[in-house]
Amino acid sequence: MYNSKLETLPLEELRALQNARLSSLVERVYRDVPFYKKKFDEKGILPGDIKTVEDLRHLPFTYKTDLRDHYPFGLFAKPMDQIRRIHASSGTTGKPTVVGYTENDLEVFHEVVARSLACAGAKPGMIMHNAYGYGLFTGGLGIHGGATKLGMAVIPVSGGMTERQLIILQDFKPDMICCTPSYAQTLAEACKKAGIDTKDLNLKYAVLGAEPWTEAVRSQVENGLSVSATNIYGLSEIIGPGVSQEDYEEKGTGSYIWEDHFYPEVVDRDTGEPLPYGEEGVLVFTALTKEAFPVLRYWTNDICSIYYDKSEKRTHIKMSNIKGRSDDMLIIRGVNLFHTQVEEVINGLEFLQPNYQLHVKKKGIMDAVEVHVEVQNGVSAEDASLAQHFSKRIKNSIGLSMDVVLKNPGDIPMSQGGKTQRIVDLRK
Ligand code: DLL
Repeated sequence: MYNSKLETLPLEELRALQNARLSSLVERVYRDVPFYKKKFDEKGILPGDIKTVEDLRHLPFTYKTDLRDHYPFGLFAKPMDQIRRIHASSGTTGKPTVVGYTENDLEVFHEVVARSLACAGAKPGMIMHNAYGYGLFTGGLGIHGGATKLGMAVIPVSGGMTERQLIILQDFKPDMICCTPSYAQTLAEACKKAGIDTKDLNLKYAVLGAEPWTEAVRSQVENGLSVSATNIYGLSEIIGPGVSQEDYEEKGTGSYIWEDHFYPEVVDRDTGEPLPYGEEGVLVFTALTKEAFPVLRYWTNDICSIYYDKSEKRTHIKMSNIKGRSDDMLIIRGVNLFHTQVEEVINGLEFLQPNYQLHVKKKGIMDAVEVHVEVQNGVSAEDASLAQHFSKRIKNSIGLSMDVVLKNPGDIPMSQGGKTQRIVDLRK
């Protein structure tokens, strides 16, 4: 079983634990990772100068480019004979970013995922349908290890082969499903098409993450699969899934960050200065306990806020849903635009469904966005008045004019278990 006591540590004890773990971390990276030694030396900082998490602000950030520059294993702090697993995330350009785990890192990974699944409603003895991809992606094996640690029976389905997934859902009767929100939508749609009444399945919970999603997607998945759906967040560079998790009894209030392992800061995207709780900026993590691949102040590029709320269930800090990634942020005619803003508008219109892509093009010398979105079943994609109505709504709520292309249901590629590509950049 995993240790749930750490989730309710009084704040003072939590800080003391974080500070002790941070001191050990800075000693280790200074000694074992030349990249960090050089960064400390350049700033004239010694490990002993960093005594508490408040001192973190004096340290430089670590960026994804630093990982690429040290591809594949240059930032590892342990020799290969102590590494037990390697994962990599593909990214959209260039070489993948590679991360490693010692035996102890895998223990921590399983522990935080077990915590997350319990927070999402799972109990020992339940059956887990794991439709995250197995392989270099951290989703499949990460969820698998945590579910096993919690005492669940795992069905390692992985992504894709939707028809087979439906058979398993009906015959193996899992209690919980883990997958991307877009694949949960695909499965809900497939159940509807196949005439499966999802109330007859045994599914109770869905744990969705790896890409941003909205409340409208939550209600679509909850109704479509007859489940209670919560958000799981994480990234390979910090550990994988299980960095934070939404509680199934506190839906809509943000996700608990397991801050005894992952210390969060939110910083101004332009100045890098830490922002007060509640303000939106770039999420930065320090992985306090990682051995093989320790990272200090990792710049996630994810935009959100962090805050303590009044919940009595746990003492850990919460984060809001990710609004988007700052590197995904489009700047169109001077206006900052995240695809989730367009999704909000789509969700407010009954004739559309949230299967969409933003095509970014050059119109003369200016950048322009064309929204491709599917209409609901029974609605005509040829109806120009609907396109006009949608376009007007976008202009009113986002302040930008966008061309709109309505598509028939099924015309935009559906998720097969991976992350959906929302932005298609046609500028080059
Ligand atoms: O996506 C790990 C993961 C697997 C998380 C399964 C949840 C479930 P990467 O492939 O390294 O790792 O991608 C990390 O995905 O920086 C976010 O931009 C995005 N992301 C992950 N979870 C969420 C979420 C995994 N719940 C990147 N909401 C992160 C929004 C998410 N974005």
